[in-house]
Amino acid sequence: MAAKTDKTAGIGDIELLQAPSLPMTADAMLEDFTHYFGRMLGRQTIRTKSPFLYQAVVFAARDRLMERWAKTRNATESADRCRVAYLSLEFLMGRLLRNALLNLGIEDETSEALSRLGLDLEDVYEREQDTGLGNGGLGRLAACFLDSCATLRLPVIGYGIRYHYGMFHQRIENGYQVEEPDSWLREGFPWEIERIEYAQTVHFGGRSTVYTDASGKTRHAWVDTHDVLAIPFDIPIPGYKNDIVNTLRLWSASATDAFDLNQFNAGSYADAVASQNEAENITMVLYPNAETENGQELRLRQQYFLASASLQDQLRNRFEHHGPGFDDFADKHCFQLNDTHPAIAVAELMRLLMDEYSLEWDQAWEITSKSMAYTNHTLLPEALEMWPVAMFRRLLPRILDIIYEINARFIVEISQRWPGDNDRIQRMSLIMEGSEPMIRMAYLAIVGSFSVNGVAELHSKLLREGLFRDFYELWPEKFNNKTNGVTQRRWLAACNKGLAELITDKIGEDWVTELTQLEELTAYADDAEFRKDWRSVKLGNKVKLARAIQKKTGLEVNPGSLFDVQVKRIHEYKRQLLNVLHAVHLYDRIRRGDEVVPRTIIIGGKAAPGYEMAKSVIKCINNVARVINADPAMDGKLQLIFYPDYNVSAMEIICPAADLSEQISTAGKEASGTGNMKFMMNGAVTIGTLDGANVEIREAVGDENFFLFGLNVDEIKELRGQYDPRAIIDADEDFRRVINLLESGHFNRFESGTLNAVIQSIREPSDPWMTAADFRSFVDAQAAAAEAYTDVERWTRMSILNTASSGRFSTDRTMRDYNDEIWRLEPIELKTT
Ligand code: 26Q
Repeated sequence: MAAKTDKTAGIGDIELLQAPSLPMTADAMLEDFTHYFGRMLGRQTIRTKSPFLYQAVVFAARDRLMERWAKTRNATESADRCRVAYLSLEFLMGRLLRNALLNLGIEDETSEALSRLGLDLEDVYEREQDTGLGNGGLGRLAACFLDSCATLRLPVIGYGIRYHYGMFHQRIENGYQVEEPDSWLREGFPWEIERIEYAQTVHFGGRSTVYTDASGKTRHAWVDTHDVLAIPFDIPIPGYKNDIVNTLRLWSASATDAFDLNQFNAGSYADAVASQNEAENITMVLYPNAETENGQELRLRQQYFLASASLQDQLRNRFEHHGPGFDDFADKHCFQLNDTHPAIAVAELMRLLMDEYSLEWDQAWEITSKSMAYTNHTLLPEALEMWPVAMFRRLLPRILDIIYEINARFIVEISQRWPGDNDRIQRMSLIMEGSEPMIRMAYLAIVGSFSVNGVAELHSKLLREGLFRDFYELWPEKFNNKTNGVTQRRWLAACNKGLAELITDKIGEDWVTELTQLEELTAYADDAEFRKDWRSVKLGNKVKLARAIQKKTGLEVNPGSLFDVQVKRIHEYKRQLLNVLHAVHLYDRIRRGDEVVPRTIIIGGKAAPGYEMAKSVIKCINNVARVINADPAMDGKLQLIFYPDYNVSAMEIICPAADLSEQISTAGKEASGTGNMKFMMNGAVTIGTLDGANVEIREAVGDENFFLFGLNVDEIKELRGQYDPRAIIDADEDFRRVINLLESGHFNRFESGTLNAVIQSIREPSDPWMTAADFRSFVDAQAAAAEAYTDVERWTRMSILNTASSGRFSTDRTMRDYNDEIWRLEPIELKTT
């Protein structure tokens, strides 16, 4: 092979790109598996439970990704085309093996290879730990985006943090949540490639100074800093059967060699090693707070660390391949900010362009504000990120200078548009004044971006009318909606093999990359044979979930009962409590001798460790469950299960088995939801409020196939101020009985007081979540759902129509929308030689 003369390539590239591809056969997989297991990992005896089996399979699969990865990298980095960096503090990837084999198209071959050794590929999958580098919706969305971008051949690189400890594991002890560290790297992580050659230096501390450069210009410098090394670890992201392999690049913090060299020299060796630790702390642990809870200094360090390392990496990459010059930088680079968590990138790009590359303010601002795009994921005002100015001054003095300057210029713009409107200036200022001045990160993100999007129609509308109203008035053209989705490769093809096969038998396999094809199932919704097959798949999935529940909780559940499921982070606005109220109501009815449709209520989710009320909700669920499950009168009629340690892998078993999907947040609080889409895709019917993407789900499936209840956003708004939960309870006998049971201590005998706070919150006129307001309509909608469930044919039809209408909730559609309206990327063209 001729060595490439391209200056970026060195003497020549190795043959990986030219050599014939590795065979994708069972024989070849078996050979490579044997090689890795025996020669590389040095193991001899095959034991079903061994982690080395899993590792050897990964290495064999990874070899096949590696050549495609190199080709994709070549095609994207050398092409003088626009690319996107998706900046996110979270990527909730889950397990990677099944998805990689599916996308490579070698699941059957691998399974065949292992079966020749008497091994079951399913057991090997089970050996993999979840990569849990995220809290919930926002992190999992980022992971689904990567899968869709690779499948659509879009040049998108994910940048995140390689936390040593991901999302904590949840154990339930006497009904209480106990957190345990997730040491996911302990047995090694065979997917990643450390790329020490691309390490970057990130500054902290020190001070900001002004000097005059050789040409007489005033310049700024950040000096006396404590530097930390950012080391990238790359994870391959294969597209679906298209030979594309994109990259997720995760940064790990490490002490620089020069880290506090002074201390070494001063002889305080131990102190120097200790400060080394301080550097490495930055990427030690994921903050487990979905929504709210702000202000930890280490979290700010994480944010800046990610932003700085990733931007430097993109600048490096650009200059290596395309030489110096910034004229077309904003045409060739887009940074999508996953919420405000990486929003500090706005100021950091300004700093790099001015202080490191000597650009003037105006040119740097032009580039920055044309390359940044911001996605908002929340409507809760208390969840908007703010950082104390004082903390910035200590940690990032030069960045604070720049934010002040951005703000000063922005305020000039406001006063030109609205002369004398000082209220507006105060409202919109990036700095919230007060005894402890704070930086409003969302405002920094909006000012510094050319695009601001919400994640569902309703959410985007509420952003324009509420939270960001002033900014919408100023820059209406920046605002847009991108309704979330989920990847059907993981959330249908991989996790629900039975349904996937049934669907493919009827309509072919194109839905795997074009989910709107599922519409063709509508034609079979009245086909008796098809319905029967549909039911039998669902029953099989329920049996499988029942086994998982038995394994995790020791409880036996009845797969013939209605599986009523709510799994998501525990938060007051998501109203797991409303679900509990309904469970208690059913319990009460059964005790009174009413006939009910047999039901298994399954609730799962983690509470932020510092969120006391959410933890009490978990305790409440578990206490109610204990009483219900122990009551012989409930036998075969009602069960309540708390599913412990809910995570991505759990959802892969849960969503195929659900009959009823609970999406019951207070209207106007859930930005979108994505679990709702996974359930719908797998044939669950939704019971839900008009919140987030539920609105669009209901539109797509039709209101006769959706159990709607509760107040809408306008009604909630109207009720505030005159909300009187006590009156609501008093006026409703069922509700009164439920509250009486709860308040009588029936569910906390010998634990007096433990449920007080939770129960009282329902009676509180200032209850922001207005749980009592929706009790009656929820109970009625639940009764309607139970009634529909007893009509087996009708229910099956609803189930089929839900799957059939789920086409637009694919992240393939979401990514096309981002690309058409924000990024404007050309698909990657692999060289065919
Ligand atoms: C805040 C401060 C300190 C540390 C961590 C955090 C933090 C971490 C995670 C704040 C928020 C999050 C995650 C938010 C989230 O997952 N939001 C969800 O995003 C989904 C994807 O758009 C939506 O579907 C959900 O509606 C939204 O709640």
